[in-house]
Amino acid sequence: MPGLGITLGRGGATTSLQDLQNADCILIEGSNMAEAHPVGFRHPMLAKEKNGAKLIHVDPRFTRTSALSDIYAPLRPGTDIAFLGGLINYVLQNERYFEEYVKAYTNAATIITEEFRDADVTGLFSGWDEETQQYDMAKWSYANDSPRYAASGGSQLGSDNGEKDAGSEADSSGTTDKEQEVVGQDLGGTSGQDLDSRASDETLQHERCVFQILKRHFSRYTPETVEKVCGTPKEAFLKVAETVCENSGRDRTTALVYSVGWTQHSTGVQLIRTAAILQLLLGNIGRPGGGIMALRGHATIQGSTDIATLYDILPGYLPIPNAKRRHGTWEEYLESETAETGWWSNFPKYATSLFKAWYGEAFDPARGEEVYSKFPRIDGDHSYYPTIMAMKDREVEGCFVFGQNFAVGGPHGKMAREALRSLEWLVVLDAYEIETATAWKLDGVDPQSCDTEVFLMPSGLVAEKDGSFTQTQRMLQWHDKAVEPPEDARSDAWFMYHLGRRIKELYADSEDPRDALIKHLTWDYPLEGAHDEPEIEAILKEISGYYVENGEPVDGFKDLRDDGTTACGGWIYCGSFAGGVNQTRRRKAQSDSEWGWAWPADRRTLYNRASADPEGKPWSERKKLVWWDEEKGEWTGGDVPDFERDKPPSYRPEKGAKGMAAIGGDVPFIMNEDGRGWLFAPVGLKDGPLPVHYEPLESPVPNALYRQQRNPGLKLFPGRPDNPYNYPEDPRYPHVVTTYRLTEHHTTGAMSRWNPWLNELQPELFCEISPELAQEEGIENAGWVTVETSRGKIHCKALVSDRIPVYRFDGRRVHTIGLPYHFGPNGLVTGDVVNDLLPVSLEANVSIHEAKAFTANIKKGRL
Ligand SMILES: Nc1nc2c(c(=O)[nH]1)N[C@H]1C(S)=C(S)[C@@H](COP(=O)(O)OP(=O)(O)OC[C@H]3O[C@@H](n4cnc5c(=O)[nH]c(N)nc54)[C@H](O)[C@@H]3O)O[C@H]1N2
Ligand SMILES: Nc1nc2c(c(=O)[nH]1)N[C@H]1C(S)=C(S)[C@@H](COP(=O)(O)OP(=O)(O)OC[C@H]3O[C@@H](n4cnc5c(=O)[nH]c(N)nc54)[C@H](O)[C@@H]3O)O[C@H]1N2
Ligand SMILES: [Mo]
Repeated sequence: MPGLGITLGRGGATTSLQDLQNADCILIEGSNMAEAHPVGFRHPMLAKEKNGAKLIHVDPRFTRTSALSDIYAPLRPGTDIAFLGGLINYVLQNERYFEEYVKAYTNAATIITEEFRDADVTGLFSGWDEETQQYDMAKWSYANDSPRYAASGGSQLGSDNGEKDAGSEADSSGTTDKEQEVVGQDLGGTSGQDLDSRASDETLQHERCVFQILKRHFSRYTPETVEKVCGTPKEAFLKVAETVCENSGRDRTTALVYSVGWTQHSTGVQLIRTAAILQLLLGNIGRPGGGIMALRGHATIQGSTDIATLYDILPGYLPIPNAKRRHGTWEEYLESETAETGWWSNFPKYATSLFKAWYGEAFDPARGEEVYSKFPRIDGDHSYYPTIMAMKDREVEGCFVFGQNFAVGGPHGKMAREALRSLEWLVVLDAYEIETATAWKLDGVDPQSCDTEVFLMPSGLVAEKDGSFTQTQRMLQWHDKAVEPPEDARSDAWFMYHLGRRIKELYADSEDPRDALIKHLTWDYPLEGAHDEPEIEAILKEISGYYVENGEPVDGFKDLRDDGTTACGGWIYCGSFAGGVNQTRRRKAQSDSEWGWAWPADRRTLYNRASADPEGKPWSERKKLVWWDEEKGEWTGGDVPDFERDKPPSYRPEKGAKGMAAIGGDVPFIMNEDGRGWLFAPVGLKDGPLPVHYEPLESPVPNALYRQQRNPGLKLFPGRPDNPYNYPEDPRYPHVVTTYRLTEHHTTGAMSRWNPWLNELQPELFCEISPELAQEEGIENAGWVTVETSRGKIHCKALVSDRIPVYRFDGRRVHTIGLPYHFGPNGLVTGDVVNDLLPVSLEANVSIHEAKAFTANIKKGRL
């Protein structure tokens, strides 16, 4: 999640569920933790029991989590930036920030270019280009010697954001050269960035220093504005603000918990960045009981982004070569993705070791070009949703679906099912006959009219195979096969391995240069059992890394080299097989540190150097975690230090130092090139250096804070009549819809709608509405209703409940309709597909849809 990555250096949760027990206050916002993470929720409950911790829930609905919290604050869906911005303003205006932490560990003192203009009244920062609808990030840079590299997402300035068409290639490479000249000029063209020469004001008074910019920027977010925009009563907001401040500082810490109530918005990334800024100001990052707990969903969804199913990254968040960036040759790729200073100066070691793991002897870094020139490049947004549209437009011939049911789970479900019917062939590997595999007979379509050839392959499920899950706190846990998969069912690894093996056999004699990588790919996993299953531990060994010479495992990523002597299939997991032992299998009861294995390097709390002051002493006895042991000359404490173990707090880089040598002993955010947390992001995000409240794409109200209504970076498809949007304040669709989960079902219901016990508990789709809305529309509890948007309509029963607050906006009443999204046409219990209501719209940075806030109308009966 770049909201965290750009600010702190890594995109993952900064803390662990167990550490929530050490918190004095836990703010749960954008998550219904008691309902969707009921097992993990025991840790906040224990914090309450053990430390008298205060639990706060901020949610559009009063839920099971709200019921167990000390404070509940309602807010209108899609307005969290205003709420969190309000908290930031409260902290700054009332001087409740952790001053020493902010001065030492963030970029608060850094001075920004004179060219920078804040979003003020317009809602647009300097650098906005109306024509291309993009920002020029150079207009947000530091006053001199600005970073051009963001820890999450790699090189940024000088790229064209990967969006422009080929015609502007020349321009973009021109910019690259200019950027490099600037870096070179300042330093006589010989050495790297000199962080000391960066203009800064340690007193935080300079009017262009980050701290003052931040203060001015958030000064609009007053408690009154929060009440107006979010509909949160001012008293409730102030109570939250005061409770969070009281429980932050030297002696106390507040943790923040979020999940997809925050991500699935047109401002999702900036929203989470707002939370990271708040936690930095309060000094809550890297300390026990603090941090940001990003709750992940599916069993190994963290793992699937780490080792890497996203279309634009390679394992370990290395950017995939991009046709529109300076990635033409192996040298250019390495050069442009290597930061001068900070941890990402190690990029060549990780990229080289990855290519070595994949292509073995064929890959020699000295002649890296041979393999790299054949390696695929991306040339645009090929994320999930544009691909679905391309499928529908018959630009995609075939599709493999593993463990996903997007006929129900993706936005604009109707379009997704039509897309499936437009394919020539479709392979679905799943344990159930899911809607994605049966689109050919849904929606009243005559199967005869559908040409798609569908292969539904029965998959094994978790108990039927070995493997690891990487769960929500970056922790890998191993599981062993309990039983063989029944009949023809096979594991996904079996399917992939044998598909790869057969393809390699087919191409073995090809002389075509473009087939070289298929031929070179190492595909030598040992096989076992009656069905020739690949040995899964062998795959973990490759991911963990080894010396090429003798196959001996490396201990961790510090051992990785860029000369081809080491191989590693995913540098952040490096060391998970250290010593030849499967570290992810560890199960030492009552021990957090020897239970499973957490990336990176088995650290449980990220940035834990920040739990000590600049001199290396704990900020307080109560909140100590990692500190400098002067006698031993190393960092020590209750966690693996997230710092070079023997770098003393007094270490100061020499002028022109490079790599990690440029990072002082007194700055904890080692992934960022200046070692500091970024309150202001001079580079990295496509929709601004600071978060701004925009209304959701579909909203019943105008933006009360800025002229700009919605996120300007949002990617839309205005030319598609099959994907219409409800416009702002659209009288046809006056209510806000938000979608969510129930404990008794799982996501699209693909797995849970076949289970009679669960079905008895939650037998059908419903929508939750307030008594006031029910009365207005003449709707009765348990009566049928129709919910409609410009994409489609669904039928369901009404659940009339005062758990759904009604929001006020400028004298208007804004109603919310809550819809669980677990139903579809297959299974023992069935219901309409809620996602048929949603449009396809893409957030600027990660292309996520907006399932948590869109507009609709509701009418009595089945219309
Ligand atoms: N039993 C069960 N457990 C699950 C799942 C399941 O389907 N069933 N799914 C798993 C998966 S894949 C995931 S990703 C997680 C998701 O876990 P959660 O994110 O906790 O799940 P949701 O219920 O989708 O949404 C959380 C809350 O966000 C609120 N919300 C909606 N809009 C907004 C908003 O604008 N602001 C704020 N502050 N809150 C908002 C909703 O009212 C809801 O209470 O759960 C995982 N756990
Ligand atoms: N409106 C709305 N839409 C949403 C959301 C929302 O909050 N609101 N949440 C979004 C989120 S966070 C998520 S994660 C998605 C979930 O959307 P999907 O991932 O599409 O939904 P699931 O039902 O979890 O699909 C998982 C499938 O994997 C299969 N499966 C289980 N184990 C295995 C295995 O080992 N191998 C294989 N091959 N298959 C297996 C299951 O049978 C199931 O069919 O939905 C998203 N869509
Ligand atoms: Mo999820």
